[in-house]
Amino acid sequence: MPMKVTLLCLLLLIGGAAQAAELSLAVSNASGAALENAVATLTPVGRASSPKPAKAVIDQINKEFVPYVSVVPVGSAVSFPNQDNIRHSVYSFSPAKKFELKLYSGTQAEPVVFDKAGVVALGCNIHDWMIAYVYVTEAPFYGRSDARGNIAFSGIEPGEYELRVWHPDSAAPEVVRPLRLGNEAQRLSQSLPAKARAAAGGSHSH
Ligand SMILES: [Cu+2]
Repeated sequence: MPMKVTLLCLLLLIGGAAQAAELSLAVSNASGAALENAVATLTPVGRASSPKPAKAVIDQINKEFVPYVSVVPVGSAVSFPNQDNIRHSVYSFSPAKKFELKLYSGTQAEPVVFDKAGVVALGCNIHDWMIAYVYVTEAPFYGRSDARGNIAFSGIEPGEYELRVWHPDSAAPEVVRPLRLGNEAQRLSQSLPAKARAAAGGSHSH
């Protein structure tokens, strides 16, 4: 390959990579333990953004909701399949979405559309311990932390953003902070006053 073409290809590669920002966010609690199931969203400041509604599934398995935390854009449809051989009755009293579904084993109710931003707490009328959360957002970029507390964002246009970080078991409301994303990959950590779930951590290993 002639030198000129090689150089051009290299410049194109660099140019392509320079248009997208990357952010890796580590969420922990005050004592430094990783927080699983934290939600983070990124909203561009001063630029129009509209997230596309998505589809999500929250199962009922062994008398638990799976997953415990979901994050969806406004207008998303969430279905609630009952995988158990018993009856569940899924409800929410949250202002962002009030509903009730009586679900027998094998029944597939119509998906519930979450049309307002906010946190929706789910419960089951039959099994008090069944709890789950749906975080409904107007932000175009969003994610949920894994067992190590990490959330990765990629392919984002560099610029000014508002970062929001929330956790269902946090004593404080969500953290809101301004963030400038450049062309390079950025690492950020955020702590929230919340208890880490014993099952998620590795502190009980032998
Ligand atoms: Cu139930």
